[in-house]
Amino acid sequence: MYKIIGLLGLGVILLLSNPVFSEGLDYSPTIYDPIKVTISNTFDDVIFDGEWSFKQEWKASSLDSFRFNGNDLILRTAHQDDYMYVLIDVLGDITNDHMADRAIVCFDGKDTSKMADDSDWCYVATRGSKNAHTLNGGSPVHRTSHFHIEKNHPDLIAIGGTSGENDRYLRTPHAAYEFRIPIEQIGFENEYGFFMQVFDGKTVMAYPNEHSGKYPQKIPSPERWGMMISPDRSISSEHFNQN
Ligand SMILES: [Ca+2]
Ligand SMILES: [Ca+2]
Repeated sequence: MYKIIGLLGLGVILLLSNPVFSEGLDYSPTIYDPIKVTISNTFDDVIFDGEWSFKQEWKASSLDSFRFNGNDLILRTAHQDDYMYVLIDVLGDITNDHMADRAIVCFDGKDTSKMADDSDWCYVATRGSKNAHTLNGGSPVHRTSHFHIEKNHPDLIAIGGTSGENDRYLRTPHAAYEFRIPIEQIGFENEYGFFMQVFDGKTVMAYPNEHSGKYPQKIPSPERWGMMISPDRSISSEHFNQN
């Protein structure tokens, strides 16, 4: 009897753990894979122009690939000195949707809260624009997922553009977003809550991918974000070495 209940229980767990999405999008990897950020030393050479500017530009960074509706999205992440670096290479976005192509990355460096608090930071890059936007949690407004617009850190870069000629993955012109985020704003931690939201016109691709779908999509509660970790715990030690 117990055996049967056990098998039934296992079946239910397998059903629950097998991600099934009503939109019929196929997703990979599994939703809870943490992003493992690499320590790098080549990032003084990066040109922030919203594209893969030269062949080696983002080579020394972590690689995570996702698949949305048959199209690939490449996420490259690294940290060096006081900055976190993020490239989102949206290979599947070959349509230039003015102001509707954009990307958001969010970091939660402290204890995770149900409602976004002042330790939660999001950065917005828009395709074809150098104007970065910073969002900080702690707002009482539910409609904005408890984020409000904050003045940009002077060292912040978030830029969207069109990548192609020198792109490591695809020469067909497509959307790409480059970020340089001052770690002092998000905190020198070896583990962050991490969320990525990429808009291609009316399609939203996200990490974790359960937040993907049709526009609009809100920024989910930080409890439902994924994770970024520094496997060698070099973010906190970098900071320690500098002080
Ligand atoms: Ca570039
Ligand atoms: Ca587009």
